[in-house]
Amino acid sequence: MSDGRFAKAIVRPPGGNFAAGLTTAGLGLPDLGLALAQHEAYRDALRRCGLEVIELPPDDRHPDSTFVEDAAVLVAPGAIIARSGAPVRRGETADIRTALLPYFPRPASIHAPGTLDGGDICDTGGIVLIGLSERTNEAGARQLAAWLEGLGLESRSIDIRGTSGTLHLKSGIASLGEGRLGVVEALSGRPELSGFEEIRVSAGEEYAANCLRINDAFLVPAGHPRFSAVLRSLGRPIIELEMSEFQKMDGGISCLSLRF
Ligand code: CIR
Repeated sequence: MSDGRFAKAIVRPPGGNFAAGLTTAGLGLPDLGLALAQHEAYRDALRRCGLEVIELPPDDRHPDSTFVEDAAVLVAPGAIIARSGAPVRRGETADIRTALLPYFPRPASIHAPGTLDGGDICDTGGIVLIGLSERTNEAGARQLAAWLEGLGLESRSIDIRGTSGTLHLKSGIASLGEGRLGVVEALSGRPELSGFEEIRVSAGEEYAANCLRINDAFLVPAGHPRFSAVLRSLGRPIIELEMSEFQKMDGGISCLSLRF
């Protein structure tokens, strides 16, 4: 289990057709040049946190392929290749599988009728939370839970369908380490989160719930001063990142990397 400690990250800059990806945000079309600059700053931040960054070339066939997190679930003892609940995204996994093979030589896979997006999986370092969402169905969640159990890892499912503004579980929950979760109001107090210390993300700052604990630091989207202050009060450095162009495509900080 990671508990926020990582050595490497796989990333993939957005391709030329990034603006053709899936989105519900209603924030307008992304600017590719700005997205590329924001992605470069993201890669730099990962390096500042001590990670080796493995950069795949842009994939112009798949507009959402920069959101590499959705294509796989990585836990310390293994990897499982996802099967997106968005059929147009399923072709993204082939390259991710190839990129993972040197580190995870025998990745498992989610199979039909299961669907699962990596963004629905929150590894807390003790218990893996599995979001049931518009992208991850019961069959996918069951397959993942069984695979985790085989690795000796505990999991809990949490149904987020009908939670507005929450595409994936990690749109509304982040593992902050040491048993703490950043949680938006809409998911706060859920019985599945018992045993965790919930740190509430203020109303109006929900986008910042998708933040990342990486080694000793937090990566958080810029422009959310109250949640940044809360994270700072936990005594670790924070790195604020401009994410506007990814937010337009429903993506957040965690979505842009696969960490291990
Ligand atoms: C999608 O709708 O699939 C992409 N436009 C955004 C995916 C964001 N990924 C994530 O939250 N893990």
